[in-house]
Amino acid sequence: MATITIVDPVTRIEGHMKVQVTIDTVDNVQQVTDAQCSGTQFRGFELILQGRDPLDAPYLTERICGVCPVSHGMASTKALESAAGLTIPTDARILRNLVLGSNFIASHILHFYLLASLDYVAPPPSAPWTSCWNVDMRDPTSLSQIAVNFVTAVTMRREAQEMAAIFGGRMPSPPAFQAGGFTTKPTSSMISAFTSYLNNLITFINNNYIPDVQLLQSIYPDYSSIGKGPGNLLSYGVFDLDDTGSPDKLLDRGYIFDSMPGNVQPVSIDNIKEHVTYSWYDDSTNNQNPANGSTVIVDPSTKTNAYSWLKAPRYHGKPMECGPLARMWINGDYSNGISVMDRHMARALEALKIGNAMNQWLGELSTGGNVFSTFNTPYDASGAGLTEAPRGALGHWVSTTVDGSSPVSGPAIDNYQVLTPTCWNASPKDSRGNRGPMERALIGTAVSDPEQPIEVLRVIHSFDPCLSCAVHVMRPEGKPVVVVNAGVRP
Ligand code: NFE
Repeated sequence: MATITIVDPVTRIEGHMKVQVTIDTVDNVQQVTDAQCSGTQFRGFELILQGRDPLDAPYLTERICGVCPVSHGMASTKALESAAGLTIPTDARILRNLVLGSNFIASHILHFYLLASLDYVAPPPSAPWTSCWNVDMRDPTSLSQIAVNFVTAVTMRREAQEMAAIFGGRMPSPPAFQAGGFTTKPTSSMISAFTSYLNNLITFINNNYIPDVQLLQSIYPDYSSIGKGPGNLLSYGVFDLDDTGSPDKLLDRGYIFDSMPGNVQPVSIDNIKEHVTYSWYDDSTNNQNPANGSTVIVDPSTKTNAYSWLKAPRYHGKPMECGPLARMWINGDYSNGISVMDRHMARALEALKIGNAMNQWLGELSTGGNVFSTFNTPYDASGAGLTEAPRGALGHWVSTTVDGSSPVSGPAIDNYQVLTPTCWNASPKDSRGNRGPMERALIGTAVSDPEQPIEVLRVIHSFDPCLSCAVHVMRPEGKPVVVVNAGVRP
């Protein structure tokens, strides 16, 4: 007899996500045999942006999410600059990298301690930690070090955000990202304050974050072979290292099929197609490349086979995992494996790599240099802004109007599409019926107790999903549901 368990919403992620797993006994092991990941809210920023001044796009899209607004500012300005054929001054590139790097460090620390560690470390038996599931929590004495560092991590995460705000203007939604460059000119006192924050954070990553992940890995070694997923990895690359049209990057662009380290292939964005067979979008929009994409929603009650507001992006028709593990594999920095623990380890090591690179970039920054190139919004132009957010590959696609007939004086946004990392990772099935990466990672996961499926949450949390980025706007009549056992199927 198979049990269907629904967790809705999945907590300790950003935004709202529902997971439905079928749990059955196969070869004497009770395990997940089917999985559906659902984004339960509609985002709609693509529709909000139509007809607006393109220069508004970075400011509006930074509001897609408070956790990764810098990445949206980066993707949006890059999309506009690619439409205009513009490159930005060196200091603007470095300042953008420094603010984005700060956001990566803040996000990675936030994820490990506040969102993931409580799956493994038993909390104190008092409010607000009680009541909690009575599940497999190992070696509380050794792991108490993570609980102690949890408190410091809250401060470290805040300080990383304060560091971003030095050049970015504020966090979240830093206003300094503008098409054409950056609005802040650094002073020596800003550089010195930034350096001081950064050195503290690098010390925390070296002395606490990385050792804590290693400790977790040693106490939960089975999670180094749980939650693999499709084994296909994608990175658009991030942190431009020069000012050419095709810059070198700290973390390279590329993709890998079938877990083949060393076999990194170049990315052609024409090979990205978004499927909507199992999503609440009109079937006429199936299989579109985001450059020509559209956002045509349907009433969920009229498309009963669909189960998500996320589309299902595929590369060459395949589901792709993105995020720190994908970036570190593609860059040749990590190839230990693809699993729950490998995602945590790659994330921590990436935080250190980025922090060290930021120290070097601070030394390359001049005070009083040029940070802006004049940006003239082009008519009838299109562009793509590809970057990486902490959770993985992020792309914005923009096209502008042909003439000035729109209410905006000058070119307006004709079409805008956003494809977020969580849309790649938490996507539903595609038109061939192939599951998305998180769904694939869940299949075969052994579950001790279908009513307290901690193993399922550990797999999901390892991807660090953010459904706020992927979708927004909830139906007012929607009912909040906590954790239910959805019954027994014969
Ligand atoms: Ni809301 Fe985001 C990141 C983006 S995830 S956090 O990282 O883009 O889809």
